[in-house]
Order: sequence, then structure tokens, then C-alpha cells
Amino acid sequence: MSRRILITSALPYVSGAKHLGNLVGSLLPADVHARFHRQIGSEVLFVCATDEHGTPTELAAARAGLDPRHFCDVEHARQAETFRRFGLSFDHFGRSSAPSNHALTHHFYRRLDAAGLIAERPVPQLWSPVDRRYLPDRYVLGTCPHCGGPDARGDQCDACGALLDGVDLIAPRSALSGDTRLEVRESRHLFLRQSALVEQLAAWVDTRHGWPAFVTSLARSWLTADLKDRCITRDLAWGVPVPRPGFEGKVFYVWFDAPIAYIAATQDWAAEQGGDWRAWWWGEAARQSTYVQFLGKDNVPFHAVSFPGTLLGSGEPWRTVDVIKGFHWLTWEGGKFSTSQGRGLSCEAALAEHPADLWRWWLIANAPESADTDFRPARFATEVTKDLADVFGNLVQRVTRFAHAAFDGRVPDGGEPAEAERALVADVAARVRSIHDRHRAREFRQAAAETRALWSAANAYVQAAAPWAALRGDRARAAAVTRTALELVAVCAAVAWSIVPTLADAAIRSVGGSAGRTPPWPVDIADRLLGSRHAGATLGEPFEPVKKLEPIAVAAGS
Ligand code: B3M
Ligand code: ZN
Repeated sequence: MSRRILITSALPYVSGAKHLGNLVGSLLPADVHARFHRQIGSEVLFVCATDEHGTPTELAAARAGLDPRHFCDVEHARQAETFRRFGLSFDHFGRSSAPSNHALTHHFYRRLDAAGLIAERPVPQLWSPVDRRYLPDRYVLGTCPHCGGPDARGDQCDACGALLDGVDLIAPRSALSGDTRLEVRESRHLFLRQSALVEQLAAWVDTRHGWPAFVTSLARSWLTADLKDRCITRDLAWGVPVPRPGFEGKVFYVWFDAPIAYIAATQDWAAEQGGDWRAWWWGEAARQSTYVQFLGKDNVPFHAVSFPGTLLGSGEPWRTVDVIKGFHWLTWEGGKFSTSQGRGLSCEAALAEHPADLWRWWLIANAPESADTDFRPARFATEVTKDLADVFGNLVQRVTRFAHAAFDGRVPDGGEPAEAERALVADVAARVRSIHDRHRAREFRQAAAETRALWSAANAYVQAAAPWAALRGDRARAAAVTRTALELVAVCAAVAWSIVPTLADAAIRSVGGSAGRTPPWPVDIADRLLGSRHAGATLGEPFEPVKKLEPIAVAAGS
């Protein structure tokens, strides 16, 4: 497998606070994977951006009393700051509204049009005489024709999940003014002729490997059913304008331009940092890398069908994704996260409660990889306390405290490794290799479970080797054990760094390592645990205990 890897996370909508579900379903595992690959020496490019177009943004901006551009400026900055505090290590966090994305969206539209893959068709749309405008997607509310739910939107019914068309709603009303005297008017729109691409797309999916089974079957279900042509324009003001006569005042549909922003964000990264965006996206050079996308299951059709359709339909040598790592949902006490109904926890509220690493650990250890994961505050508190305070924190603290007290804050010299240390090396080396393989395969829960098991094994070694007991009669033995234990702490921290970077850094610093850098993945386990290359080195600041959480320490509904 190649050692260059492009990683993208689904682009968070700029509208609305991001909650823990958004984090675990794409952003956080993408970050863990990027960090891991940097540790093993891969050349990594990790890009993301805010998804700024579409009716949710226009509506949220109107509610905030701001024009969409200004609203997006504010929200982009806010999300960038929240994600920074969560430790998300993007190489670039761009914006789908950037000029680069306008230009690229136009480029793809023109290529697809030239290839005969764009069709212009009249579409009946709701029009409000009061608002004096069309009411696409979420601009219209009404009763769902499928389940009778009273608050279905023009694009989707949340009650039953059906995808809708505004004109199908029963008793439609404007989301802006409440106007119920809506007219149906015909408006001309552009369609991407996905039906003409279905065979090419199905063949393309067949050449992909390593997708979670549910992602492949979702993709296939879209590609065998009669794939509908997709309307890619809207009667909206905010978005990428459509460069076609008669389309003045219309923009591209948000799901047409958003994935293109993966490429545009790479171009912006290259412009800022002097990189070469083509090496990741275009032609032969880009084929020498691996491309992995992280996203929630509702985004699968857009990434497995629509976006590849755009790329392949262009007839140009664009890089398509190798692996779509999709995730199921994080639920909140058995129900859906809903910021509007006060159920769940926003990323900002979560950070106000506890340090990022506590959330990062639990979310990765319980990532909804093969089924939904239910978040319960009491369970979170119990598990985080056990893993991070009682197992990892305890290991780091007892070892460093002892070294400070018995050896004057230095890595002790003298003494020779014995049978216990040689057995430890074999065990630790096998565990570290397996954790490596789990990360490489993007099996996040398993990677975390094996990391936890390594910490427990390390604790068991220290407990059995008992340097405090040896110190009374055999100082050389106590020195050898302590030296091994200090290195063991560094190894335990290094393999956990991609998940809990702050805690791992603190642990590495406490045993005298240097922090603030990407700790290389430990490979030379025998050398490290049996050798004495750090003998005499000074230990760092003591490791702060990880706080133990009361099982009720998370406030719901923020
Ligand atoms: N903005 C995220 C979501 O559905 C959506 C992803 C776009 S990825 C190109 O929450
Ligand atoms: Zn419904």
C-alpha cells in the first residue's frame, strides 16, 4: 500500500451547532486516521471545509438577521475554533463558498454539459405571492404525503425519512411567511443524467475495496435501482451561480458543489502552503496515493454515486475515492440527536464540560462502525473514568511518581533486564503491531480496545515487577524495572496519541520525552524496553491525574 494518503471528512454544514454525532461520524475518525498515518511516516493531506450553501444556510442566516455571506463568515470561524479545540489536525479547513470552489463547480458543469450529461427540463415549483419567490427544499413545510407527519419539509420528511418534492406536500406553507396561498409555477432546471452513468458507476464500485459492507450494499442499492437523474440547480440567491443563459438568479444545488469543495480546499491549501494540489487529485501522480473519505451513512449516496458521477462524467483524469469509511448514527439516550429539540450535546457544550480527550476517547472506543451507538451520560462517565483515569492515568502516575521518589527524577542507570522484561517485550511488540494493523484497517473500536488492553498489560507488568519492593534489597533490579516501565509508558502513550493527543503528550513529557511533535509509531520495542539509551535523562513535569467523573457529570440538552 502506498505511503501517501489523502483524507477527507464530510463537510459540516455551516448552519447550526455541530454535535457529538457530527464529530464521531466523520471528523474525529478522519483526524485519528490522519494522525496515525503521520506517526507511521506517511505523507498525509487531511482536508475539510464548511459546507456553506443550500436552504438551511439561507434560512439560518435569515433567522440570525444576517446576510448569508456574513453569517457564513461568523459560523466558519466559530467551527474552525471548536474543531481546533477538539484537536482536529486538518492540513486545511476551507469553505465551499470559496472562489476556488465557484470556479471548479463551473468547470465540472461545463465538462458535463459538453459530454451531453446535462439536461434542461421544466420543473413545477411552489411559488409564494407573499414572499415573491420560489420555495425550494426547506423553504416549504407541510403534511407528509407518505406518513401524514405534520412538519415535513420540501426536501424530506424527518418523521418517516422519505425524500420529498415540495409540490407533493399536503397543505404546503412557506417557512418564511407562513403563506398558504402558494402557486405552482414552472421553472427550468438542470439535471445531471445519472441514468447515463449508471453502468460506469457500477463498474467503478466493483473495483473499490475495503469499504464497510453496509456502505458497499448502500452504494449497490442505489446503482441497481433505476437511478434517477438528479436536479442540480435551485431557485435560490445564495450559492454558485449557474453560468447558462436563462439561469440568471439560480444557483447549483448544494450537493453538487459541496463535494467539489474537497478539491477546491486542496487547491486553497496548495496556494497557501505552496503544495501541489494536482499530485492529490489529477492524473498519474494522484494515482500513487490512497484516498479515504469519512462520512455518515446518510451521505453515502452522494459520495458513492453523485460525486463519482461528476468526476467520471467529466471525462478527465480526476482521482476518485478508494475507500469510503461510512458510519452509523450516534444516538442520545435511545433517540436521535436533535439540537432544535434540546436532545444531545453540541461540541461546544461538550468542551465546556470536559477536556477534548475524554470525548475523543469514548467516541472512538464506541464508534458506530457496524451499528448505531447509544450515548448515555452515566455510561460515558463510568467508562472514561475506568479507561483513562484508572488504567492509563494510574499507569503513568505510579511509574513517574516512583521514579521521582526513588531515582531523583532521572531515568535510572544500572541493572539488567531479566526474564520478566523479555516476556514483556514479546507481548508488547505483538500488541503494538496489532494496534497498528487495526488503525491501518480503520477499525477504530478495535484499535481503542487493544490500546486499552496494552495499558492493562503494562499495569500488570509494573504490579508484578514491583520496583518499590525490589528497591529495599536490590536497587539494581529496581533500576532496571523502572527504566523499562518509563519506556513502557512512552510506548503506551505513543500508540494512543492519535486518539488522545493531549493526554499522550503529557505522558510522554512526564517521562522526559519531548512533546508537541508527532510521536513516531514505536517499532523498536525490544531496544526501547530492554536498552538504556535514556539512562540519566531527566524526567519531565509530573503527569496531572485524569479527573474521575461522577456518573451524572454530563448535562444533557445543551
Ligand atoms: N454537509 C454533512 C451532513 O450531511 C454534509 C456533507 C457534505 S460532504 C461533501 O451533515
Ligand atoms: Zn413522512
